Amino acid sequence: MKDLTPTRHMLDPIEIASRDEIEALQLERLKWSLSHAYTNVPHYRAAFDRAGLRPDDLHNLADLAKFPFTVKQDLRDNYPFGMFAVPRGQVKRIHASSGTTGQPTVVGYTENDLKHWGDVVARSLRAAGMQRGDLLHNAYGYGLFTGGLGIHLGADTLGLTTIPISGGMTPRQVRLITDFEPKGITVTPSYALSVLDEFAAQGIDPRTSSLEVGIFGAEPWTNAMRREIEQAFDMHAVDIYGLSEVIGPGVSMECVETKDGLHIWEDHFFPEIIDPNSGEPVPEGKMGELVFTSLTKEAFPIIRYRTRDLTRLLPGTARSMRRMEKVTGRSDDMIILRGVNVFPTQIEECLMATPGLAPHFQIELTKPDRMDQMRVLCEATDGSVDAAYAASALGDQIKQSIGISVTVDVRAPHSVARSQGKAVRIIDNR
Ligand code: DLL
Repeated sequence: MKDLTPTRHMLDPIEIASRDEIEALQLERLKWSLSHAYTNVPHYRAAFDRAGLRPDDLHNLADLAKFPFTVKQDLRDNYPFGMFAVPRGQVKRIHASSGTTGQPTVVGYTENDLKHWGDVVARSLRAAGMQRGDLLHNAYGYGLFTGGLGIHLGADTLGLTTIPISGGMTPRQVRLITDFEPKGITVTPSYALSVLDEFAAQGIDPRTSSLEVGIFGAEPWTNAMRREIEQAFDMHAVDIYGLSEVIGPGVSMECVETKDGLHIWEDHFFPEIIDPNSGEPVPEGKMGELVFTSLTKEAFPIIRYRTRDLTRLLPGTARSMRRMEKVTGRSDDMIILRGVNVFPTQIEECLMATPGLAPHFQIELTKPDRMDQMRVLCEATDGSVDAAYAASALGDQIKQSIGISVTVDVRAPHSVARSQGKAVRIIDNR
């Protein structure tokens, strides 16, 4: 794999500024953001008033912990535009979550917000080794989802040539990668695996493709999956994180030279980690729920938003900005199986460590006789694999590393449902 490390003079000065400088900027912006939210969004005014707080009660960064949280339900209660802090006419763009589990959540961007979004995504793409003039195959979905258009905006800002292919039509993805020879691909890791399958179906060795870097996010994935994808494509695989409520992709990004967790673009997004049960801040470096406060957003300021994503904060390395460890999973996706907490990423790690199994999987939960049961549905890499042997090997691996007994169902190649975007990992039949 090629060395794609950007030179330091390409970086925004704030990326490598001193911590004092970063924190001074954060404090100034945080004061503005609290006051902007309080003045312009009835929800924030009421929430701060209930807590007996005014924006000018914030004197230092630690004071933020006194302010109330914002949760997804608050956004739903204010559907569609009730959380906007500017008149509707100043909102240049709307995005929304799919709303498969209820009311969709709607977010908005002013012209300045779009500029900042472009800047943080450009910074992220550059951290992955992309440079002005490079060709990018953008296979995140275009539309209300922030993935496609968010990456596109940053690619424009950085000066890339973008192929806005969006998700789906997998044979055409392979055709265009082969014909156009992009340097980078932006896609969910699970859909990257579908594209990988299609390379095999077309009899093309993906290692011979032009791709030098894959920028994967929008769902949890493991370092074991990174190794698999890097090996299969002979390219770098780096992690990009974000969520619509905070801006979309580009909240944090892994650097291609270190691949040691994701630097949070702390000049725009202030992170905290809390204990998900008590809501109290956890000591630096401990696992917990990630909480974000926007520092520059005009249309949709967000104060102490509980993401439900579990991770921990680490000091800066390749950049001065703090890192978050790869997300283990969402608290909503945590399965409690006979008292043991399990995340799909843990199953992914075990699967990747078992020979003969392809990286596609789903987890089915049932409750036959008042006891929760987990079945892992996966598939053999090819017809020569002894399915019974592979199933028992994966079962043992899961028992050993997670401590739970599960049933493993190893099916024929290509029988597990393929992802077109975010993978559906859990089928809950309880
Ligand atoms: O998924 C934004 C995005 C698009 C990020 C493209 C990266 C690339 P939402 O649809 O609002 O936004 O979903 C946000 O997805 O709270 C996490 O649970 C999960 N997620 C996003 N990125 C990662 C990641 C986009 N790198 C939700 N690792 C978040 C793990 C991720 N989970």
